[in-house]
Amino acid sequence: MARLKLIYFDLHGGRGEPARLALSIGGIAFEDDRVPPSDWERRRPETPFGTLPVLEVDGQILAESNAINRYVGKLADLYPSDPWQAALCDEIMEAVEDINSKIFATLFLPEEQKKAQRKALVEGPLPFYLTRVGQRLQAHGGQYFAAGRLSVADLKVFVWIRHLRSGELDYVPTDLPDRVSPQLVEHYQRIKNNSSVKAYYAKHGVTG
Ligand SMILES: N[C@@H](CCC(=O)N[C@@H](CS)C(=O)NCC(=O)O)C(=O)O
Repeated sequence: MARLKLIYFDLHGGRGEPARLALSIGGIAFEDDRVPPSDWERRRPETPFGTLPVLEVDGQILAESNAINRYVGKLADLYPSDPWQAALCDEIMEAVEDINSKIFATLFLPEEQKKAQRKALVEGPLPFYLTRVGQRLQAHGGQYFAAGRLSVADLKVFVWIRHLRSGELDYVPTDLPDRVSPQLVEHYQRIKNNSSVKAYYAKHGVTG
């Protein structure tokens, strides 16, 4: 088995979290290299595009979160083998990436700009994506996004909904997903109660 190291920031969320979850669910050993903010500028030049996450596989490097998700999804049997189902899985991961990029772009803004941009997101793009992603879930049976079983798409949506409901995003009401897309919140609860996901967060001392 290849030697894997997932390099990402030291937080229980973000673009690196679905891959951490997938590897853990698949029982695949990996080094969980969590970069503290104070180390980031020193380590940035080691990354292909100046960003994280990065996956090291026997010393070779892979960047881009969704490429990493697909790769670890294949290793962990959490990525569909059927080409159409794989495309459906990709569709959702890219849609979540699109809305997350808008949210992440507000993280380090000055307070007034952050407030204005997040309010604009709450009035438009966030309900839009919550509704449309929820509709895609319904279209595929209401339980999982692809192949009728857990995949990295489910993990990526889980991490997104968890973030929105966490209270970490000022000016984003924590009940927004519950009001706009109850089916996505049900999906979130289902993934949260998956025994491997529960074990992962228990191991990291994360509650809620
Ligand atoms: N398209 C890239 C975006 C990666 C990205 O922007 N990562 C953020 C963290 S989630 C980052 O590295 N930020 C630090 C920085 O840009 O200095 C991906 O999906 O991996």
